Amino acid sequence: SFGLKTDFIGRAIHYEEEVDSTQKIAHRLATEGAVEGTVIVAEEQLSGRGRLDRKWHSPKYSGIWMSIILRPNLPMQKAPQLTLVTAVAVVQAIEEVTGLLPQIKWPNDILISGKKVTGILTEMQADADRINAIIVGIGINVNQKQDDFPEEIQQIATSLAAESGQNMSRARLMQAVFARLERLYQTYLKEGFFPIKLLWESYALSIGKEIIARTVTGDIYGKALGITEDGVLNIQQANGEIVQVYSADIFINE
Ligand code: BT5
Repeated sequence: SFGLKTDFIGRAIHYEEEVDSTQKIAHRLATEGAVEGTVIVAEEQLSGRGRLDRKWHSPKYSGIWMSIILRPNLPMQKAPQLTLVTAVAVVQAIEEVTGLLPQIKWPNDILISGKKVTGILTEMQADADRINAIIVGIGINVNQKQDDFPEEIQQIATSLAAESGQNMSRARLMQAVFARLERLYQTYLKEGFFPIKLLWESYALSIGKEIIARTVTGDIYGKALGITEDGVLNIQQANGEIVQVYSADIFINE
């Protein structure tokens, strides 16, 4: 083995030099019955993706571009919670390995000094209304220099090396993510979302702030109150009304 500290996450690893997207491979392997904890990791993605078909820049050798297959026995409306479980695990792993203090921007961004260092993309395969597989995609910028980032994300992206001033071992960080994720995922399955919600809120950036939630149907202005048991964001509008947002991009309204 690789000296893994885990029982199932990362026990089966598919390592690839170059792929379109590790998500795509993970979906195929999940359909073919891959065991829980199977990981697909690549040195480079040619068409790494984010939500809504946005591009995820995944240059060679400089980050962790991976997808993890989970198979929780849960109804499908619980799937968004796994994004938040993953975000907490990645924050803890980054803290442990680098000493940096990342924050989470709901639902899926991990930021350091206000810039995005990690994106998480959680996708689902379902049978009727039960989850068959969750494909957790994690992209962590590790060793890019600030001016390695393409023009369009220069101002909004960062890497662990850019923040800490030193390069670091992607293997070590990946193992820390596996260990943290396995532990939190087991806590989640045993005790439910509540303990995860508390941790998540302790790392959250936008809670209590005035925000703009940009959704596919329009912008919602208000104060981010927190997340619900389902991992949905509660926003209080100026008229006092509380709306629940399932999916959006969040901007702090300064
Ligand atoms: C995400 O989407 O943040 C989810 C990213 C998930 C990437 C992983 S890598 C392994 C697996 N395989 C895949 O193909 N994907 C997953 P979203 O919230 O939609 O953010 C996308 C936006 O982030 C883009 O529109 C850019 O503005 C910005 N962006 C793109 N690449 C970036 C990078 N390397 N670092 C920081 N920001 C980036």
